[in-house]
Amino acid sequence: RQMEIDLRRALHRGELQMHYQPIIEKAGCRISGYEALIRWQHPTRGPVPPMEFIPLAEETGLIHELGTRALNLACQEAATWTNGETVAVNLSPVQFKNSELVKTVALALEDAGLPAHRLELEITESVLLANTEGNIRTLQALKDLGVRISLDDFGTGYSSLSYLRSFPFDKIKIDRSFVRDMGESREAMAIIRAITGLSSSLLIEITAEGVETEEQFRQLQQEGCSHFQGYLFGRPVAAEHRMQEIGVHE
Ligand code: G
Ligand code: G
Ligand code: MN
Ligand code: NA
Repeated sequence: RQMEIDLRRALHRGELQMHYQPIIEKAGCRISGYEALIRWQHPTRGPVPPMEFIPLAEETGLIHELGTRALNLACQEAATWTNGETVAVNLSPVQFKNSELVKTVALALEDAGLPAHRLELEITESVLLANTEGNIRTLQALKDLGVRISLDDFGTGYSSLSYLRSFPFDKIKIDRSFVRDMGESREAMAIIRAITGLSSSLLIEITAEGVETEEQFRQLQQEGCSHFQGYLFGRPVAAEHRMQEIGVHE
């Protein structure tokens, strides 16, 4: 397929870029880190959304090369940040099929000279659905490197509280659909409350995603979220625009 040929070429011609979206820490409202989000600038079609090419990369196996590239770019970029900010990188469940994943992560950290604790890996519960035992061993091996593991998009899909028993996650990211609906939906608010309630007893940090308004920010703070991400604080931007973007918010 043409799209697959294009993606293959994109990998080799450097058409893939990482953008960075700030994550705000409650205490002092400082930027504690950034989520790295991949972007593809197609030479003729313009920007292609990840929702279109990530599934294609997963089907074709290109995700291994793409994922490694994303990881290396993000670690190298984060190594230039001077306030110890963390970088969060999304991992596809398909990447767990590669027995070299732990080695790839270790090498990315080493090549970039980035301390392991400054890397967060975001996974979704689908990683815990397939090959559960093997993937939990891999997650543990990643954690043993010193990286932090986040459970992304929490509350959607097949999410079950039992996943929180199967692995000691460092962070839960509340899916942005709950934040979007919390103003109008008692159910959304109740789910947010249940998640933040768990966090204090399980000692897991909570990031609220998709925070767009001051009102959402205020309420989520009240509910005990520790970290916040969303357009209110900054959109994902190219590395070279990162400082300007911060300047705009402050
Ligand atoms: O940035 P945006 O909202 O368009 O991202 C859409 C989706 O693509 C999100 O679910 C995000 O997790 C995923 N995504 C973005 N960058 C990467 C990446 O580098 N690797 C993987 N596997 N997924 C990514
Ligand atoms: O699935 P994941 O959480 O990895 O992807 C994050 C996605 O959320 C990215 O595509 C990013 O562009 C998007 N995003 C980040 N902040 C906001 C926000 O405040 N509002 C909306 N609608 N999307 C957001
Ligand atoms: Mn994510
Ligand atoms: Na998410």
